[in-house]
Amino acid sequence: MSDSVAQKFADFFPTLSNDILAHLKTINIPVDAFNWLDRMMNYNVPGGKMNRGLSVHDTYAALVGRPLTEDEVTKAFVLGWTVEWLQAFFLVADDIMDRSITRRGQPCWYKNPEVGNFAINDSFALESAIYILLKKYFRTEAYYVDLLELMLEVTSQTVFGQLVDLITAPEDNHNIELFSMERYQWIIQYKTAYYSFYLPVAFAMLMNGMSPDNPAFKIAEKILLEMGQYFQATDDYLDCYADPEVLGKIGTDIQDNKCSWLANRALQLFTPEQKERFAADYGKNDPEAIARVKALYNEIDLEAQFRAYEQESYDKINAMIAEVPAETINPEIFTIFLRKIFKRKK
Ligand code: DMA
Ligand code: MG
Ligand code: MG
Ligand code: MG
Repeated sequence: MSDSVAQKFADFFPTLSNDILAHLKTINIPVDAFNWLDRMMNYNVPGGKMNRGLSVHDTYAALVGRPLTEDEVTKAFVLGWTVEWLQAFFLVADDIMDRSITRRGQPCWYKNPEVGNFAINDSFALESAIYILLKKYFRTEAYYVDLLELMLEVTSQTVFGQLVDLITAPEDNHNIELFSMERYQWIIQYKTAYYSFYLPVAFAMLMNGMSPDNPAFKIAEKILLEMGQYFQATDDYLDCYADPEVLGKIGTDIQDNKCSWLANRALQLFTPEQKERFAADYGKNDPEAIARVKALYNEIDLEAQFRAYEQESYDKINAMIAEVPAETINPEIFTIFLRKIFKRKK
């Protein structure tokens, strides 16, 4: 969709953060807490690529196939921003758990000296804000409960995905024997694909008056989960190979012992001797060990392996899109999304 929509979407953020702040005024929150939350939301919610948030609008526009009314644009923007709030909630917590350093070109929120562990409660505050916004804008809509149920379900899916991501990478008991492509696929479907891909499209479908038992939801889910998996595999690739200046975050997957796309693909290709060297160095927070893992990846030309996977995945998703029965859903909603994420650099 056009850049001006992206700009309008970005410009809509203060309206919504002001809605949250207005709510805080009604409960007479002390002024220092008011200021804290104001700064915390500004620090963590905007500033991303906003692909997820914008896609509610873009999907809705493709579904109705005519120019949107002002009210429709507002509603699609609100739903889009609730996806961005959800993402901020997960990222603030994820950065603590992954011991990350930077995010979106600035220190991770918990890294600010005055924040630290308070970031845990801030992540809950970001989640709570979602329901203040949904109530304000959708309370009287027939599909309000469907929005709530979807948001709650996708939240729990992401939480379970994060759980398996974490326990597959225990801090003090490195065990790459737990890794497998099957377990990896499960992790990324749950921790990333549902909230990043299925949620915004399903929101647009609900807003378009489609009943949650409409078969189009299942058709969309299948394709969007595949796209979401490709998206997270790319995140794993970029964690190791992208320039942190471009990516806005410094990779930590190797030292965090993560069950990543790179680690799993490498384990399929390593000789027993390479696997032994890998097991000795993976998951160690030591620059030399990290460099040796990267050198091992180069020995098997893992970048070329990723490029091949990327093409395969792209072809597979396009084939799935080509099979969508035209009467169920406009397949353009998927190609819009795919175009934005294929071969991304950040
Ligand atoms: C991200 O996984 C998943 C969620 C739910 C935040 P990740 O830790 O690979 O993300 P990032 O690379 O952005 O820290
Ligand atoms: Mg992380
Ligand atoms: Mg993580
Ligand atoms: Mg990552």
